[in-house]
Amino acid sequence: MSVVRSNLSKEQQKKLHSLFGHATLHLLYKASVHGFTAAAFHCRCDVQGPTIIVAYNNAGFVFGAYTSKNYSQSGQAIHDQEAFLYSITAENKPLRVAGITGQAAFTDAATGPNYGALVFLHEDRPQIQSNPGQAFNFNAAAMHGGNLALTELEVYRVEGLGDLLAKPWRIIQWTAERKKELMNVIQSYKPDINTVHQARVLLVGPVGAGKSSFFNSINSAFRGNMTSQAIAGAGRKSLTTQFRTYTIKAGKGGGTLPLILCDTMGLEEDADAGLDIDDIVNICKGHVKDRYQFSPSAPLQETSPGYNKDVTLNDKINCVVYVVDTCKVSLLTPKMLDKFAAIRKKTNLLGIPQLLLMTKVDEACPIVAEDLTNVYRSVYIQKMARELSEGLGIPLSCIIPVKNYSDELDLNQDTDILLFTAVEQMLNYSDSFFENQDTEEVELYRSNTHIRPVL
Ligand SMILES: Nc1nc2c(ncn2[C@@H]2O[C@H](COP(=O)(O)OP(=O)(O)OP(=O)(O)O)[C@@H](O)[C@H]2O)c(=O)[nH]1
Ligand SMILES: [Mg+2]
Repeated sequence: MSVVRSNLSKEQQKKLHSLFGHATLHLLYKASVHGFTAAAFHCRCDVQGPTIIVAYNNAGFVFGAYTSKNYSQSGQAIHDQEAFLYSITAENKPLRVAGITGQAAFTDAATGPNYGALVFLHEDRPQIQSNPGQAFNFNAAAMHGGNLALTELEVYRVEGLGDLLAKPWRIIQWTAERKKELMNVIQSYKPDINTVHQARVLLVGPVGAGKSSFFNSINSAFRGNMTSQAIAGAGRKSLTTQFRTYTIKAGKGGGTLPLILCDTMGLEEDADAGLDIDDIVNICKGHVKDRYQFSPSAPLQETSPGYNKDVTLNDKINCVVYVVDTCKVSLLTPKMLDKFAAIRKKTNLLGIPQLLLMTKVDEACPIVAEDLTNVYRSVYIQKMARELSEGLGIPLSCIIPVKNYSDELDLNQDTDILLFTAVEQMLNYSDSFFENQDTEEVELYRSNTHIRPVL
């Protein structure tokens, strides 16, 4: 018996995986082999648990539908909050479309899979019916390029979404006491050099990775309510276009924390797009003033008004934090990895310690979304951390998963603990920077009497 093989290329598989995190795909049905009919589909795909439909058309679109529910020809309208429609093309980022709130995801009839907006195997033929707005809303051109004829249709069983490690790979105490302890450590931090008043941490990462949201989240967690001082949101181009140095207050009207978070424009893979590497070097050396407007085609010059000539140790970056979206780890292109490598090389030369934040762990793994305390038990999150460690040449010990506040109205203790753990590490790494400074220069400033808080 010949083996039925998937039509998905390696690149398409990666994009598909980025839509729902840790999962293996098991091919159940291939229309060109088993028949482009509803009966052939149901014969192989009924009662299989979570499945994903992968449809191919001549315009080069690969698109379909995921459901966590069974097909069983019950005739019922099936509600499934996890269901989504998607489209992946060679050029664009994957498109993921969630259902319209309150509407059923699909009709579980004896027809081809019917998601309202997309009906597959329509009239038992290699074609779809497209009705955007019915249960799902999308732009038809972006979903399938307006090409309704299918060249292939595959259905995969999605397995292994719920894998948990027997033991977490890092131990975190998820208690109110721990949260308080972390807050105290951060608030009482004092650099080991008398003239330096705070740690200055630089956030660098691809467009939309969650750099601005990280500052907003730390600010909110310390303020005790949601804040959105830094503009955050989704777009193809970076929403942050200015260099910003943010201070944080310990509670409303409280004192300023000994931490400055520096937010930057997103990195893009092309040479003349996004944050420029020369600008990163100038920021690290303390030459870039707050509110400097980034210009990808023309990095900051010494003669520009945004250039700070009189630099002290207070202006220099003490820790560089790379921010990467956990859902997009497998989509990091060789060009983007090269850019990271070039930045790391420059940062190493400046003697600045580096950390990596893996954001959006909630979007990347459903069991983490359900309960954030699973973050170090999720097989998928650990796998992504290892992949990043290898791809970027950063030790696993320097990689910290976090969840930023994105759509919630209330603070959450577990979210705060994970965020504060990341900040604690940034302060520890900043200490390493101060210890690396030229001893002769720094001895002049180093306090003999100051005692560091015990961490
Ligand atoms: N679910 C979830 N969403 C997040 C998280 N972090 C950020 N987001 C969302 O991701 C989107 C992009 O976040 P930003 O903070 O604007 O990302 P950025 O890195 O500052 O992006 P640019 O400034 O455009 O380069 C926003 O819609 C955030 O709400 C997270 O941990 N979980
Ligand atoms: Mg931003």
